[in-house]
Amino acid sequence: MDDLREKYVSLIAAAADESTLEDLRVQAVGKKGEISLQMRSLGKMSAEERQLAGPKLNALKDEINSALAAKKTALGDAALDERLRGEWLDVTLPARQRAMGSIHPISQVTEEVTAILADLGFSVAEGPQIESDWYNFDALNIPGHHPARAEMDTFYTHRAEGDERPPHVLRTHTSPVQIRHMEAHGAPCRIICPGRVYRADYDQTHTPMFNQVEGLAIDKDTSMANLKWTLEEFFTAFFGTNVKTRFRASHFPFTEPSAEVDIQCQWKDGSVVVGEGDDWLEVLGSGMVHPKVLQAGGIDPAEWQGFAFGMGIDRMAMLKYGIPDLRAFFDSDLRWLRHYGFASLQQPNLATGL
Ligand code: 2NL
Repeated sequence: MDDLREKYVSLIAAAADESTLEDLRVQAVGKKGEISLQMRSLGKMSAEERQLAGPKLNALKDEINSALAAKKTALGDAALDERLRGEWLDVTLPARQRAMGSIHPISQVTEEVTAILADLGFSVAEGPQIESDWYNFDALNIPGHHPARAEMDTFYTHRAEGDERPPHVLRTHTSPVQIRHMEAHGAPCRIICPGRVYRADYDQTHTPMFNQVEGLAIDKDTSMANLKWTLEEFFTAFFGTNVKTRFRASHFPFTEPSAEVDIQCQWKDGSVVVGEGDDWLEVLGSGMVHPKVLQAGGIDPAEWQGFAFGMGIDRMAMLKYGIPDLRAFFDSDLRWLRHYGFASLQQPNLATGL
């Protein structure tokens, strides 16, 4: 019996895995195991022999069982330690950079412009980007021979072969939205029309698609003085500083009289600063709505009058944020725009994580 104990105690101690351990259990204390067989043989013994051997065998069986259980626990613990060593994770590592989107500077400036003019009582009107030539040109008193209508300057759509109707155009300004608004709602009115416009032009200061905001205010006695006050309020709010303006006589087919508006500025180290100095920078066109344009919008020019203005959003964004090249807006390298101080871009880039 001592031999059996020694044999199994050392085999159990040496077992390398759970299946070896299970084999040993079957071999020792299983139904046909060595110890079980010896227990069965107790029946053939004399009473004295049995009294001696019985408790010893029971004790041996208990000892083997607890050795098996202890070894099983030890093997399990060792396996867990091994796994924990292998699956070690450094939770102090910095997090992976997450891709983040941000608002485009043109959208940001459109919202800034819209918010300021909304405070001055203007509401936003929108309309189609593909227009009939009537809404884009005729209604605005732009005659058929005007250079703006030449194919050199305007994108025209194609008509089917044999279709003699005039082709549609990509709107060259947001004025057609204002004509549509006059037709639909009449006077009085006070609206702005922000949106994309298209001209066949591409160089350092022109892109074929750009963004514009036009404004229109019509009432019984709306005047050039109201225009001047409105624009001065606007510039001061937009640039966050008092901005002097200069109105120069000009000509547009859709306004009479017409004025180009300059704002006070100063050149500093090759870039322009608005609201100081004694240089002037042209930023928008404006005037009193031409009677023919009111008429085209279904409004009686004998009863109503008003002002209109138009400005390029891209240009306003460049001036406010000191961006020298219009093409920055179409460049996917956000580092470049961030350099010019767009707060909404002070975040990691989507694609590059920079
Ligand atoms: C410019 C010139 C301007 C307008 C736009 C306008 C619209 C209607 C009637 C009359 Cl419906 N005028 N818009 C007026 C004057 C100038 O834009 O150089 N913009 C960048």
